[in-house]
Amino acid sequence: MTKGRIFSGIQPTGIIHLGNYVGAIQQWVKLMHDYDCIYCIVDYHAITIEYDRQSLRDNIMEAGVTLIACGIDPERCTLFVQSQVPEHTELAWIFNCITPIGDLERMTQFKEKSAQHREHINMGLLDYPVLQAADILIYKAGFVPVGEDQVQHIELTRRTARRFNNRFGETFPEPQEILTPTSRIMGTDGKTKMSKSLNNYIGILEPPDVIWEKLRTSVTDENRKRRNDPGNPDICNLFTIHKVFSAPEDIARINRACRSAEIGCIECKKILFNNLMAHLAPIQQSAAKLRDKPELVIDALDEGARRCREMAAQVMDEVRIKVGLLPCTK
Ligand code: AQP
Repeated sequence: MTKGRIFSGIQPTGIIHLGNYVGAIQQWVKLMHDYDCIYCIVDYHAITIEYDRQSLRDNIMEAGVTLIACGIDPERCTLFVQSQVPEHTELAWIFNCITPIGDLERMTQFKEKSAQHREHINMGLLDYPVLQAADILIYKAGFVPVGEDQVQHIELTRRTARRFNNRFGETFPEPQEILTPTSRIMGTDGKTKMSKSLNNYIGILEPPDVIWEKLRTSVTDENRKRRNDPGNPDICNLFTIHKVFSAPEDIARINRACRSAEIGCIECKKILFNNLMAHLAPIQQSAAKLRDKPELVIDALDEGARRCREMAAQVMDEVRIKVGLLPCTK
């Protein structure tokens, strides 16, 4: 008996980073044991910004490799690629017809992304949360593990479910977000959310020397100008990461020693690097093995898509009838 159905997704827009890992994937792995989990590589979302076709294909495969290497077990959950289940976009169209444009224009992610990609503000970017609502509701999922940045979109998903149910009769649940204890990791600049599309990320499969270089140059507490100035871990992004990857004794010691200037940032970063790599090394090894056997990943994704198509087709039939369309003749 599971505690309910979960849906969550990740965009294949680049290298999966510590923010994705801490804010989402670690939680996905834990939840897999208690819930009926559906995890998706959301490639249709990834094409809402400018992209290169070959890189997209590589990123989709690499997302599959990374997720499985992180512990997403296709035998215990369903892992698939969004574009391989056409019902997602079909349901999104129905939702488009009940979603006020104003709701979408207000979304923080739309405002941020349209500022970032001024030359490429397309309908897909505006419509992103509607497709996300369809991703979740096509499986009638009750829970969505996400980082803090996605909470506004889950609220819109609930509103969409409510609007649909009020107009066409009870059909969809109103899903709840499940936030990770550390639901926001800042980038190496210490100022903006760690993002694949910004040059501020630490990729979990990057070579150790690259990870070290990124950590070494990461912004910490900016008020700490000299080695002997006391620091404030409460405003240091790296301390947030320590809290995830370091042992309680290390965390307590760093907290104390940083405030009293007993320890400098470089020493603190070295401890973090060692603890982080102890955690990431086995994941990096599994990923290397999977890259040598891509057929394992492809088979898992194919099987996931097959299962999802079955579930999604049933819900789409129900939706078609409820909104006044003809059912699909088989
Ligand atoms: N910095 C972060 N801290 C905590 N959680 C994060 N997530 C992303 N960045 C952080 C969570 O990771 C999951 C998958 O994210 P996504 O790839 O679907 O989209 P995103 O949030 O837009 O991630 P990026 O890296 O910022 O991608 P780009 O740059 O392509 O837009 C989500 O649950 C998200 O909350």
